[in-house]
Amino acid sequence: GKTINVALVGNPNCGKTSLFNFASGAHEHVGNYSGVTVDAKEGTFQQNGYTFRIVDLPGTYSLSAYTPEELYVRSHLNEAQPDVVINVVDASNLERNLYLTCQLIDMDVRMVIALNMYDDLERKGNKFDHESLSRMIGAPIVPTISKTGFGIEDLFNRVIKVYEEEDPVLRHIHINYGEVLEKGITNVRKALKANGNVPKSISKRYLSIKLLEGDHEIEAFVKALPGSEIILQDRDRNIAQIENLLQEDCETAFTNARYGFISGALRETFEQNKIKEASST
Ligand code: GDP
Ligand code: MG
Ligand code: K
Repeated sequence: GKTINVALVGNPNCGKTSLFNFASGAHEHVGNYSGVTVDAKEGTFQQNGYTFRIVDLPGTYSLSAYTPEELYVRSHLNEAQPDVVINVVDASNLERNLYLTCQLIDMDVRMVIALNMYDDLERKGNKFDHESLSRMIGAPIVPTISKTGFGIEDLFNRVIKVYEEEDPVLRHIHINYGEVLEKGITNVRKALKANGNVPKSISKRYLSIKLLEGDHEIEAFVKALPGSEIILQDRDRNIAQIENLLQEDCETAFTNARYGFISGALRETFEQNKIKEASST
């Protein structure tokens, strides 16, 4: 059978390790391997004739290059290039958890979202049209309860579908950052394309976004390419233009646009049970 490499990515405490233990715990070996500053666990198991090799990555709120965990997760995604990412999302804290989802969309990874802590959502009586959100972001969303194992078999069946590119909701999308930022992205992307030295495996849109956000690691990567001066000059010019037009810091503009996308999407799909919330406090 085929082996599918899967990485678990999500905020701290969203239930990644519980999911990992439930999936891999029943079978075979679990090995620890250490990075310089953080640990990740790897395990394997079988389902429907497929072998899954899963890595439980450290929890992160973002994929900027600010913490060792963020850098570790990012370099794992870029270097190990898992076949499918399972983005574990805490259903009781969608707004914050979906920020990371937006950044995974920027990276253009193939993913399935585990809508974990689903028991919490149901207990609170909140209504969430996750299928509708799933269509918006072009990735399957599967309700799970990591603690009990509910939904985990379905989750890995969707991983198979995504891996085989047979999943009906699977679609390449990108976050629309609005006219001003999109213009900047397009300009930097053109400069990257004209340079000709950017590896094909890396999304130029992703690099453009990260360059505009002032990401030091991505900047160092681009700097190492022959003829990169023109790209970086172009980037600087575009940042100045964006900051002049929006009257805010360029990195902040991207952050705000992501939260804007999330709140728009949740406005259409999520309804909080106000009665229950009020009576339980
Ligand atoms: P990680 O930091 O993402 O690895 O999260 P953990 O797997 O360590 O889980 C954090 C806490 O949430 C633990 O106390 C788990 O027992 C609990 N937990 C995990 N999944 C669920 C779930 O689906 N529902 C509920 N109610 N609790 C969960
Ligand atoms: Mg953990
Ligand atoms: K996609």
